[in-house]
Amino acid sequence: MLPRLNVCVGRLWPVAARDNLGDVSSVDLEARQIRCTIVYDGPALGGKTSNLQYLYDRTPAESRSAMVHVANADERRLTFDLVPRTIAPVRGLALRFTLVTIPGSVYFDEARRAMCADADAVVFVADSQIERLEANVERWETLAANLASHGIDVEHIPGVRQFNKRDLPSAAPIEVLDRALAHPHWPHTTAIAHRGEGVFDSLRIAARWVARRLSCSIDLQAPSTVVDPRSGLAPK
Ligand SMILES: Nc1nc2c(ncn2[C@@H]2O[C@H](COP(=O)(O)OP(=O)(O)OP(=O)(O)O)[C@@H](O)[C@H]2O)c(=O)[nH]1
Ligand SMILES: [Mg+2]
Repeated sequence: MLPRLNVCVGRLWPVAARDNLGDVSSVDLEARQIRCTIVYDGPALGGKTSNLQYLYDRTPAESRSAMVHVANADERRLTFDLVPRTIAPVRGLALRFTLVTIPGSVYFDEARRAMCADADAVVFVADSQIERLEANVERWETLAANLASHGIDVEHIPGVRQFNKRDLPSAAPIEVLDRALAHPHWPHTTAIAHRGEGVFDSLRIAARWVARRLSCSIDLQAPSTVVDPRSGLAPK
């Protein structure tokens, strides 16, 4: 059986506070895959589950795992793995993305913080309704703090800000959301997630960004190599 190497691919942002890079993205030589994690975060009822459900429903069974619902006293996690056809292999290894989300309720704050430990990229699903602006900002700030608690700098991890619920009459103008949820690098997408609009676009941006960083940096001969963390901004 081929060894499974743990490497720090996808962890190319500053890692000063991290001491256990081996637990993150990994290369599975037997499966010829690199495993990465994309976390879907955002305010309660913003549309995270709708994103995952749509992606799951529209992905051929041979390109994804079964959906797993974890429901216990401490967390309620929804997750499945996906090997997107639109993402080119990196050094002959297919990219396998674990997509994961947890309900936005404050009740799951600790589980949400823990979930960030595995993040190679984030899709932040914002609720465009103007009355949810404060909830968006609060969760946005919590996301940065949660990532930081694992030594991940929100300014450097790949991510996408998805402005969801664009169909609703009270949707705030894009500029308002862009300003309230400002980020130096993360692009924004617009979405109507329960209909699937913008859902694959958001995933594609995050996944391509991770792939680009991997292809710049991964070196199977020297698995612990880390390159300049500031390289590789959002793909155009
Ligand atoms: N009108 C509209 N409704 C949406 C949209 N996206 C999701 N919804 C609805 O919003 C509600 C909440 O969506 P979910 O996907 O469950 O939201 P969530 O972020 O997973 O919620 P929590 O897990 O509780 O935090 C559901 O009734 C969805 O059908 C959208 O773009 N437009
Ligand atoms: Mg949900």
